[in-house]
Amino acid sequence: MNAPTEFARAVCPHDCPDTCAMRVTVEGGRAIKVVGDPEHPPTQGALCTKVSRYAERVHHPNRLTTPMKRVGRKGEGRFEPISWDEALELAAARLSEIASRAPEAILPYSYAGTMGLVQGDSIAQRFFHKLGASQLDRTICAAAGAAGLKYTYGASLGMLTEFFSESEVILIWGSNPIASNLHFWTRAQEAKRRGARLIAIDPYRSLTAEKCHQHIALKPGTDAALALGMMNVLITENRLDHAYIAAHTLGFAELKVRALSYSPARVADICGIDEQVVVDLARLYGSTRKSAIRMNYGLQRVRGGGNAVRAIASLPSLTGAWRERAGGALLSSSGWAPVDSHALQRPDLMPGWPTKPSRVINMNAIGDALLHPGGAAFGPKVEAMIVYNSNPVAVAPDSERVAAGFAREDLFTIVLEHFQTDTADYADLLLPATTQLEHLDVHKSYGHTHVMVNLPAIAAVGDARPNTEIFRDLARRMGIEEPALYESDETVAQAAFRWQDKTLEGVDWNTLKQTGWAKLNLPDAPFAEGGFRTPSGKCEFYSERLAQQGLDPLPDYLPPYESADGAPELAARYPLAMISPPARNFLNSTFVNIESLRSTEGVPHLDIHPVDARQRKIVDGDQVRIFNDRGSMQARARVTDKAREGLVVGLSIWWKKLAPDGRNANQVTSQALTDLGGSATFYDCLVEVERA
Ligand SMILES: Nc1nc2c(c(=O)[nH]1)N[C@H]1C(S)=C(S)[C@@H](COP(=O)(O)OP(=O)(O)OC[C@H]3O[C@@H](n4cnc5c(=O)[nH]c(N)nc54)[C@H](O)[C@@H]3O)O[C@H]1N2
Ligand SMILES: Nc1nc2c(c(=O)[nH]1)N[C@H]1C(S)=C(S)[C@@H](COP(=O)(O)OP(=O)(O)OC[C@H]3O[C@@H](n4cnc5c(=O)[nH]c(N)nc54)[C@H](O)[C@@H]3O)O[C@H]1N2
Ligand code: SF4
Ligand SMILES: [Mo]
Repeated sequence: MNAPTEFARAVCPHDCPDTCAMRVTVEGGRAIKVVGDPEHPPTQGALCTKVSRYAERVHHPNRLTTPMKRVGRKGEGRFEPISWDEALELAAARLSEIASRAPEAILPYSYAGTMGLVQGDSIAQRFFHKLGASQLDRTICAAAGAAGLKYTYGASLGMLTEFFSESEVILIWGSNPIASNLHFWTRAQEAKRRGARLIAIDPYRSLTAEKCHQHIALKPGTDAALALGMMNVLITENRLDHAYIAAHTLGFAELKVRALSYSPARVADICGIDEQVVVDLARLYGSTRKSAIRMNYGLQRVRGGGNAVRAIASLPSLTGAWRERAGGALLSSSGWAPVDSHALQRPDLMPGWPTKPSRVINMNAIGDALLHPGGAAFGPKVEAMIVYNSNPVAVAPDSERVAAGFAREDLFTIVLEHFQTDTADYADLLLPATTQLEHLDVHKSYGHTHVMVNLPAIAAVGDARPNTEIFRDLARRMGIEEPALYESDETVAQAAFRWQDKTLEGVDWNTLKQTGWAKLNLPDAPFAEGGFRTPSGKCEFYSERLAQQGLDPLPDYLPPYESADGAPELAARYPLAMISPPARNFLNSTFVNIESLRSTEGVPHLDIHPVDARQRKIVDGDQVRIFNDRGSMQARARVTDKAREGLVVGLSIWWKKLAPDGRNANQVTSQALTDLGGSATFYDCLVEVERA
């Protein structure tokens, strides 16, 4: 007989701006159904297709349920089960030995497999800080955009997502919300029904661009030029809010000079679009204060990504759109939540804190870092990697080098995972971690402004343990005496937020646990009266902080590293720009191993324009080889004008071992970093394509 049915409150843990509230149906100790919470305003009862399948993922037959030790070659993926006791002993012995000699030879590698503040970076960070391990600069996704916002608004702040439904013009800029920000798309649809115009700015006719009134297919990496061209028109046609500019911005005179050098004709040439498109876009944008810009991270994965975000983020301050709650811009709302990262991560546990913090390694250059022999400038060679919440062998750029690094026989690698991913295949020790339905967590969101609690719905599957528990176990086995490493998940969760902050008025840990979420107390139009978090308190077109670093204090267009403008010789050899944005049914590399979702995506595809295909004698359905000096991969060609001429698009991120040729798009992407923030440049990549 079945045990009675129960419901539990949970939060979608994935790296997605929507941070949905979920209700989990549990029967006989198993999660049987996961649905969107109808009462949570941002979720409105709907989850995306991927996470509607969450129960399938949690109880998947391939879930890792016991610790395992490598028996085959690195990368081969052959393991044998061992006990937790044996696993912890092996790990502790090796890590203690390295830590006693060269703690910075130990490197954590993690990202946002879970966005939870507890299972993300709390006990784990405290553990690595206490050891004196190298620090990882977590820049694979959003760092350029975050820096752009920091130097312009002072933090990752923006419009409140609910008011996009009242906007009259919406620019969907470097963003594909039907795939990656579904609940924003619902708001945009509401606005559309009320008469708003929707414009997609994207080199690719994405699912979203297809459904907008207009699609501006600019060349990748040229967004800053387009924004400066819009400014040029706004200024020359005097479509400005002079009072807002005078009261709440800094550096208009300097910005004006810069913008005047970007005539619509010059911009049209840089972006590969018509001059009239630039002029019309600026006029439409300036025609109402209820103009809203939904940027997303797709536009900042190029050399000039930080500057592009600065240029676009400046637009609403020129027209005074911020005066309306339905006007302004949003890239990330994560800065609104009063998260206490110091309390969570305790950087003060580092032996050299604060004057000599441990070495920092940029995660985007992990390939080079692993292959580096060490030395004066670099410091000790990396001898141990502990990977959690990430799948670097599939997702990190310049994958040939990443895989070569992971294959080093003298590298000791521990991977904490739900599944045997491409990265797990290289582990010396593979440790089973719990999923969101099995552990406690708290969340902020980068797409809405609620804080949320996830309570465990079911017991751990098999012998899986939460990340936090695994790091506590390791610390204990290594004999580390530091109380902060042994705090319970609930204690850590309570430390995650600054409860005294006025945005959390009337909310405490116990009420939050009861209600599951709380909306932050914020004004509807956050910058109507200025109040930016920059040093000047204004929207900084001109940034003194950038000037002091010897950087351009004003936003500018920087040609992509890999483009005809940026590298003509390279472009002659590799004439096609390749981007590899997310596939709708995957979440980065998560869910690629879920059969029902992978079968919807089919096989790796490459969208290529008919003109480019014809020149290469490629017909629809051909197997093609995509290559450059870094590597190659294969895909099935889809000949379509969804990709503009000169652009090829390979929706991602495939598990290599689940692709027919055992490779993915990161075979060709580069380790070069963005202008600001040290972000990855996944969409700054030239290739050639031929029939396989
Ligand atoms: N279904 C699904 N949802 C996801 C993810 C996923 O993998 N799958 N990933 C999650 C994560 S980690 C993130 S960061 C976000 C990513 O989602 P977004 O922030 O929306 O970013 P991308 O999907 O990388 O790119 C969005 C669009 O930008 C376009 N683009 C590429 N280069 C340029 C450019 O130079 N300029 C302009 N204007 N547009 C460009 C792409 O063609 C794409 O259609 O989504 C999250 N949500
Ligand atoms: N070519 C190309 N490459 C890209 C991108 C692109 O657009 N194109 N996008 C980039 C972007 S924006 C991002 S954010 C990165 C994302 O890269 P990653 O952050 O590595 O994201 P995922 O591939 O989803 O891998 C997350 C892993 O964490 C595991 N995980 C989830 N929850 C837990 C947990 O609680 N404990 C443990 N131990 N593990 C857990 C999951 O099983 C999964 O294997 O990829 C980047 N790479
Ligand atoms: S991935 Fe995004 S849209 Fe899907 S359930 Fe999670 S938060 Fe919601
Ligand atoms: Mo991301």
